[in-house]
Amino acid sequence: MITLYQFETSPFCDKIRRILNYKQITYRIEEISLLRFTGIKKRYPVGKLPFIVHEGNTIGDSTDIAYYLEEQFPGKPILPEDPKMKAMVHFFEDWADESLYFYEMRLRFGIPHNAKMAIPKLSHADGWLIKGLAPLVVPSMNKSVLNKQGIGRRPDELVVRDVQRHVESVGSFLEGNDWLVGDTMTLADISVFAQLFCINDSREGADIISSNSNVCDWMKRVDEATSVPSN
Ligand SMILES: N[C@@H](CCC(=O)N[C@@H](CS)C(=O)NCC(=O)O)C(=O)O
Repeated sequence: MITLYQFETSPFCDKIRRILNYKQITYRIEEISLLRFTGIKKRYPVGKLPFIVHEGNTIGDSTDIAYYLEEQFPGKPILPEDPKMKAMVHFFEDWADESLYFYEMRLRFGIPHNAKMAIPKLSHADGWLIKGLAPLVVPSMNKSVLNKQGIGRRPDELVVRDVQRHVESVGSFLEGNDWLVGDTMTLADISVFAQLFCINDSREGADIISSNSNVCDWMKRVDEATSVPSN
């Protein structure tokens, strides 16, 4: 049995849950509260979520987890065999993880009306003390990360314009296609979806996504393929 150590609201954890659901792999979730997060380096020295434990192996980083799951559970593949298509999947995944992620963080936690909704979700597994402290501490912690990365120093309107360009590009790329790479869903779709799902959880992101029918239709397809089937 796989154990997924996660923050429920993290796009990288969502990405792994969706891969597990799609591949119909049984797993259990260990939700890490903000308080417990300080101690996770004992289990996974990099100190980031998600990581999984499977048959005594600890694997962290959503990309490494995805490749590990593909190797261990090859049914319902998420990586194409063709090397050029596999390379394309890699480029999409890396763009989602290393670029889109900072936009979702910036929109959800860097704009006060979104942060008001996002921070309680982040501290949902904590007690009253951390729940109370989170709105005071989380914005400045995120600001520090985003300022170092650069996106935190861009004004809101330029960030929103960047997101508009990203979403439009995904929509244009999908024109005439159901999936980003090839004829079936791949890790590219799941990775980009996981970040856009979080972007959609901001007021500005939801406005942008809802006005792009290619992206909306594709998000529905990915969501249906990767959600736990409801009986
Ligand atoms: N490249 C990593 C990124 C994981 C990541 O940044 N996770 C965030 C949660 S969304 C985290 O653990 N942040 C805490 C920290 O960096 O200290 C992956 O793909 O798994």
